[in-house]
Amino acid sequence: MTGISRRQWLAGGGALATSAALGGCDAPALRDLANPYGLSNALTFATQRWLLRHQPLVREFGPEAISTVFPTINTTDPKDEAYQRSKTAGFADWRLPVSGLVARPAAFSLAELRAMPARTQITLHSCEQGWSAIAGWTGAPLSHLLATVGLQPDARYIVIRSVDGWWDSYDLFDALHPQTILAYGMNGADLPVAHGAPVRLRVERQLGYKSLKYLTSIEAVARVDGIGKGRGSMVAELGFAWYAGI
Ligand SMILES: Nc1nc2c(c(=O)[nH]1)N[C@H]1C(S)=C(S)[C@@H](COP(=O)(O)O)O[C@H]1N2
Ligand SMILES: [Mo]
Repeated sequence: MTGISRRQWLAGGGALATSAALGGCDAPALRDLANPYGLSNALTFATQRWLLRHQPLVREFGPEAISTVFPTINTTDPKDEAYQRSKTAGFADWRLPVSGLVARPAAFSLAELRAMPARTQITLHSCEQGWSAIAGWTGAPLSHLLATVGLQPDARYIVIRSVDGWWDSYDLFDALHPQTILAYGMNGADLPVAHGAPVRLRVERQLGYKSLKYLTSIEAVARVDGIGKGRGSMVAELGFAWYAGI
């Protein structure tokens, strides 16, 4: 694990989880208690945080567990013209802007992400559509990137967008989690286009849909209820839970 010990993580994560569960009245999962959808979302969110309070890291496997077939799903080659041009150029012009409530907004190239401390993790991906598979992912911890730009004290959520219009938001418990990485490698090779090249997110304790592919921007915000329909993510606007958890 880079930079932070398990004990430090437990202490910090526990505090964050408690504040998210008890104090986060502006979290989409914890608002809207008046309607049944809002109540069930709040309960799954709170239940997941409670169940995981002693188990902050997901299991990591050995190389022998890697699945021979890892499905590709939904977007597998974004139609976006700029993306296609960038793909042809080997993503040399790709940049990941990081903005919002940060001290030093910046845009990172693939080479700059690769130069950051890297983490490799072999994990089980579970898709809400009923399949799971194991792969090894290599990338820069999102926590490192956020430390580089300097989160401001009022930043509470990280909003991440993708080239195909998918977007999601993450509380700091997930954003700063040691297994949350900006992955540019899969099973020892460059991340394939079908799996989200040049860079995808891996948020290992959440269902597959929170591991966004084809990242285009990262933004630190104080609240997410003003974004889109205020549900916290694109899939939440389609009826899934903002935080389903696994
Ligand atoms: N931008 C973007 N991210 C995405 C998706 C997508 O279609 N577009 N699909 C999600 C879903 S539901 C899953 S299960 C995984 C699938 O990743 P894979 O194609 O590498 O298996 O990516 C997630 N992230
Ligand atoms: Mo999924």
